Amino acid sequence: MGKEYVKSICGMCSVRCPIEVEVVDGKAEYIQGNPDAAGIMGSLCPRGAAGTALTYDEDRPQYPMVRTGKRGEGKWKQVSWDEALDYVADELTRIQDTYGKNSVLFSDRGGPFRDFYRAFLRGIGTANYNNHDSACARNVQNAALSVFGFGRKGVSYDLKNAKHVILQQRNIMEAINVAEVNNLLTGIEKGCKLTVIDIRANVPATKADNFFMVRPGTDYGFNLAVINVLINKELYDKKFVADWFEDFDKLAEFIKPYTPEWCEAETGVPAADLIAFCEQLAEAAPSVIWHPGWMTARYSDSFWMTRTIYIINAMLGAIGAKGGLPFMNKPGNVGAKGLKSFMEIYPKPEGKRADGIGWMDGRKHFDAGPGLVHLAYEAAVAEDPYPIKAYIVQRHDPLMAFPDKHDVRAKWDDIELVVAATFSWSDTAWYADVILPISPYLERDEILMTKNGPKPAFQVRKRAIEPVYDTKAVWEIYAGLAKRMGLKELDYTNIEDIWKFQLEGTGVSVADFEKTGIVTLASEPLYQPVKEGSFKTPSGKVQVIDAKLEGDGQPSLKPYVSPERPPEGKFRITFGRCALHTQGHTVNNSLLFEQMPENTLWINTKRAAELGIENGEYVSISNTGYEAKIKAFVTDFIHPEAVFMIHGFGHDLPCESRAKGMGAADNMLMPKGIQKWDRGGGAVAMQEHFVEVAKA
Ligand SMILES: Nc1nc2c(c(=O)[nH]1)N[C@H]1C(S)=C(S)[C@@H](COP(=O)(O)OP(=O)(O)OC[C@H]3O[C@@H](n4cnc5c(=O)[nH]c(N)nc54)[C@H](O)[C@@H]3O)O[C@H]1N2
Ligand SMILES: Nc1nc2c(c(=O)[nH]1)N[C@H]1C(S)=C(S)[C@@H](COP(=O)(O)OP(=O)(O)OC[C@H]3O[C@@H](n4cnc5c(=O)[nH]c(N)nc54)[C@H](O)[C@@H]3O)O[C@H]1N2
Ligand code: SF4
Ligand SMILES: [Mo]
Repeated sequence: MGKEYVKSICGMCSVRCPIEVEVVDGKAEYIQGNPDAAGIMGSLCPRGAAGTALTYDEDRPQYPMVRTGKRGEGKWKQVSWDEALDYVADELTRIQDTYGKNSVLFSDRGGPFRDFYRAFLRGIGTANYNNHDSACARNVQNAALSVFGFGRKGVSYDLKNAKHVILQQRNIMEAINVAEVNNLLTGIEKGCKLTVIDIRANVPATKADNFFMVRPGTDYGFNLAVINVLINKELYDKKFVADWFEDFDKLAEFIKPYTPEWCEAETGVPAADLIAFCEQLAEAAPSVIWHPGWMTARYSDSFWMTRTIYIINAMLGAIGAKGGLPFMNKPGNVGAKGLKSFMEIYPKPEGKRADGIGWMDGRKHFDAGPGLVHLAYEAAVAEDPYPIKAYIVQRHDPLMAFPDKHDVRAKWDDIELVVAATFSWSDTAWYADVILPISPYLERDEILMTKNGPKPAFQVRKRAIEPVYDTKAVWEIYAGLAKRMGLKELDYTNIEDIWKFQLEGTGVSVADFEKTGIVTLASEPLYQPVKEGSFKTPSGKVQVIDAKLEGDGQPSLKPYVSPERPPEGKFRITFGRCALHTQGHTVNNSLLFEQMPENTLWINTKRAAELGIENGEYVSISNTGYEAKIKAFVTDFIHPEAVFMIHGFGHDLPCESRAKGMGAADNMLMPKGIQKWDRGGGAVAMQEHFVEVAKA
């Protein structure tokens, strides 16, 4: 067997960095960044390096299982793949025959590997495809559509060439995308300024030129004041605004009350500092990137907050600019042909979406693509517009990703079949009726993906080693179901045939991926200038006023509402990521667990002293029936109104031998939280909750 190096794609988080796996005698020994991938330069984040511990973990589901006890009781029988797939296919058929095609709900984690199973969903005729995004970036997506007419991935971030990068609610050095971190560091070496706007000093704050610690929940107000200064001091790009803005006068009128002095009282940022910051922005323009944020499922005005970010970027002329937010190139933009799609084999399913998007008042303005799955759960309870009786959860753990798992789980009570396709245990898998264990990424091939960007490319995830347990690749699972449900167009038994289908007409062959795992479609990065058709809005311009939004009962320029102060003795719950873990599913990874076995509670020094809490001691955190112990991290560098913790801890499943009982679960501190959501962008507003902290 000997030693070989396999070029593939990391699967420890949703970023999907290109990797190189060292395989010795059939065993994955070591993983590093693919040295041939631009931006990666051989590097990986700690999670990517810990991928081998996922593969060789005995704690993960090792074979298909069907539930025997009550839901969530943890009693399973082992079945063969044939039995598992027969069972699921028969049940799906029965349910669709009884309750209609759309009675099958599906949710996943999004990403570039979806085409094959989305084709399966079209093939069986359900309109209810969803992803996780209403717990993540939906507000950003809908804000980009609202302002520019294209989604958040319609622009990229030219961090290498930027002169000023602003991170607001975006922890770029801990919530990692390796190429982005490398590019930003290159930019900083070349003199790029960094501004961090956060409720605490995260890692980027320690490297920042400006750090603004805002009162939690006031970011929208901060940004309105920035627009106020840019307009009043004429610091914006007048030509860009004249050429490419519609209704700029309405914006100028709207922001009048939001002065720097008003902002100081509201956010805590001194007026003079705000003005100086705006002057720096004008100096660096158009090579400015005010990052629109990523995990923005935080407040009920996060959508409007993100709209202001896009508007500010445009006012500075940064949209389409070098060092700013260049337009994203797809293969077609560089004269290449894109991958052929399996989805296009089948027509778009008919009927209303269960989540109400596209037809229900107040939900007509949302982007339908990945839906708003928390609203589909409400539909399942009400059986309105129709019953939902099957739920396939593909690489998604909604019971941890949405607030209050007991509340969410209860909404699934009338669903007759819950299927979890997963590579690790999760609250959702534990509650499912059938577990279809996915091979972790080192053990599975995947359909080819397109990476859009300055230089678009096709990439391949290749199996580096044979499956360690009785698990299957994602495409094998859906090809197996497709075959059983009569979709012969998807009845594949060989990944090479799938790749060949995708590559038809592109002029690229499977062999072209052999050497580096990547086929780049352009030799030089392409910066497309702003031109007619760049903005996909009805007017072809940057939209201050969004008629679609307003027609659906929501304002474009929403007057600012000051966030509630925490009730006496309480704190606003805030959360985020750390470099060592991905969401909830790596806590049980032996290597990462060793580095960080539990989360801590950031609490402001003065507030801690009032409660008699000392650094490093375990404290109790609670809200409405949930209570957990967590170690206090007492610091001056968090706003006194908030406590902060890393998401994904506080597991209680007996099958997770390491993670069980470690740390606290932020999602459990948000009772009935899926009911609070942003009416503009659709995402859940997870930081609209107050918690109690006490000496344990
Ligand atoms: N309270 C609170 N809630 C949150 C957040 C928060 O910070 N606080 N964060 C939100 C955010 S930003 C997001 S994106 C969602 C995330 O929540 P999810 O979308 O549920 O994401 P993951 O935890 O990544 O779960 C993916 C599941 O798929 C399985 N899996 C199967 N195959 C693969 C694979 O190839 N790769 C990976 N990585 N996993 C696989 C994993 O084992 C895991 O159980 O949660 C959101 N919810
Ligand atoms: N290591 C690692 N990297 C990841 C992930 C992971 O799980 N682990 N997940 C990936 C995913 S799915 C996502 S969505 C991204 C998330 O990427 P980000 O959204 O950048 O990450 P977070 O850490 O959730 O939050 C960013 C910052 O928001 C701050 N914050 C909280 N409340 C407020 C507020 O009211 N105002 C302001 N201004 N700041 C506030 C937090 O303190 C934190 O520093 O990360 C991706 N990368
Ligand atoms: S950021 Fe880290 S975990 Fe995510 S894909 Fe890249 S190396 Fe893997
Ligand atoms: Mo996310």
